[in-house]
Amino acid sequence: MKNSIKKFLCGVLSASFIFSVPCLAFTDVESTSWYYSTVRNMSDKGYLKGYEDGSFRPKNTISAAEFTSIVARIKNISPSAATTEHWASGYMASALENGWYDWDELPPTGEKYNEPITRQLAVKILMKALLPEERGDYGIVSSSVNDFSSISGRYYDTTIAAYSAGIVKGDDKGNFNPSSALTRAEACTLIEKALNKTGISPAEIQEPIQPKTYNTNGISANGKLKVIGTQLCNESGEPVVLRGMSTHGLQWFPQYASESYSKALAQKGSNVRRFAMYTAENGYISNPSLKQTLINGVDAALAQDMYAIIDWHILSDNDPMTYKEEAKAFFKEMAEKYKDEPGIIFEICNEPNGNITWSNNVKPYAEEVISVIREAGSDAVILVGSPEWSQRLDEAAKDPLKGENIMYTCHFYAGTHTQFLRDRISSALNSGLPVFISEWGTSSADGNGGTYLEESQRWIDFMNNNGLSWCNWSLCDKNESSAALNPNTDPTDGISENELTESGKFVFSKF
Ligand code: IDC
Repeated sequence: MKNSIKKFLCGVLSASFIFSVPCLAFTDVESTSWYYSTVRNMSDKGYLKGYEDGSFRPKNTISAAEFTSIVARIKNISPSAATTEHWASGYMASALENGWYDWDELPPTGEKYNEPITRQLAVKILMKALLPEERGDYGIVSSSVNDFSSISGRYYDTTIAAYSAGIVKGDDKGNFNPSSALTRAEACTLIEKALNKTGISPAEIQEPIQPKTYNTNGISANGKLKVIGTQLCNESGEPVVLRGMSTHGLQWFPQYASESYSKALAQKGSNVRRFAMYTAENGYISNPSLKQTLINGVDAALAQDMYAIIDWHILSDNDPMTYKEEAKAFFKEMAEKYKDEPGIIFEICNEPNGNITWSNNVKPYAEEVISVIREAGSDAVILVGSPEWSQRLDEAAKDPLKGENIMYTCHFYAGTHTQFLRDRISSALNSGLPVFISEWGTSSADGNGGTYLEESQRWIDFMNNNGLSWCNWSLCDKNESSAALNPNTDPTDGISENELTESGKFVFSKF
């Protein structure tokens, strides 16, 4: 535990802080300085260590991100989905969600994260986080702080509370200097005082939560997949995350199902491919030869050690019931063919939509198709859509399917679907529904517009934080912004950066 305490405070003061050398006194912290005993004290407790050269740099200013993440770690709150690439983004998002500050004070774009934090904001964050019940007397504090009138009104409560609790004293002229920066030494003093007041003991301070890493290996390493709780797992029951590309409609872009593309994708670190066999729009119903295109693609992906999703891509044929009999025959054949193949995943209805419901249309369809697959001897993972283009996880959660190895798809397009849909997924996960993002795009929902990479990054962080598997729409060179490839891409020697569109570059960097 001691080590974790040591890590928690000093680690976030600066990325360049060194943890390994014990440093009971710092070369630049003089025993006559006013902050000596605090810094010494916190260093002795293992909260702080200096820089490699033995200095502490007590007079350097502390940034908003450094200060906030120290407090976040003291409170042991988990980082939320990061809003930017900034190292403290996850903690900042959590702090914002917890109401320690308002978004305009430190916008989630991160533009102010590295700026020195003002005293009034530092005190607000500290009080909201550590001593939210603390109150003070307006009359006493406002008359004793000389520059009280320069404090912004929104900071009155927390500043007054901090003064009353003895956490803030002000300078020797009796000023608070609300808009000034805070040095590292002053930050230590503030934090130590608040900590003493809370009675949080070092032993209660937990190891900061590390960013999650997942097993993203292929079939040979993971074998047959199974769903445990809400998590996709490998044959040994360890969590697995699949990341890869969906094809566009196989009737339009069959060439991208080829083994050379599977190989190029695998080289990029992807471990799954999704094969979108449309039912309508000149898809399988009117053009059954597409089944062979799909099988060829699936076999080629398996040969490259990649999991393969067989996607019954309903779309303009809104109701999965429309072609239920065709679906049953198709999945019976596929399940028999691939029943001993560990790399297969079935997606039985891409996106139900229109005037249908989960309980009246999608669920009864799924029950029939799932029993056909199981009767054929396959216990592969089965992905099930939901109404409104596979977004109504809430309906499915109220009336889930019975059986093993079933996951519910959620589809998003970053230009259209934002926090509300992430919240819906979180609720679904909390209620025990396993979720698989079998299709998402960096564009708007029509497959074009954008790209929306900032929102896409929020989604990526969210999926990472929740161990969600995903396929991106789409691997093709159609002139629409969701497409990953430029025309004339040659995958035989891999796929190079200049063969990727803006979307492709972004997505391929996330495998
Ligand atoms: C889109 C294609 C577009 C095509 C259209 C209709 O990008 O080129 O003209 O389908 O076939 C989905 C669907 C997926 C859509 C995609 C983007 O699953 O088939 O592809 N999308 O609109 N759901 C939400 C978005």
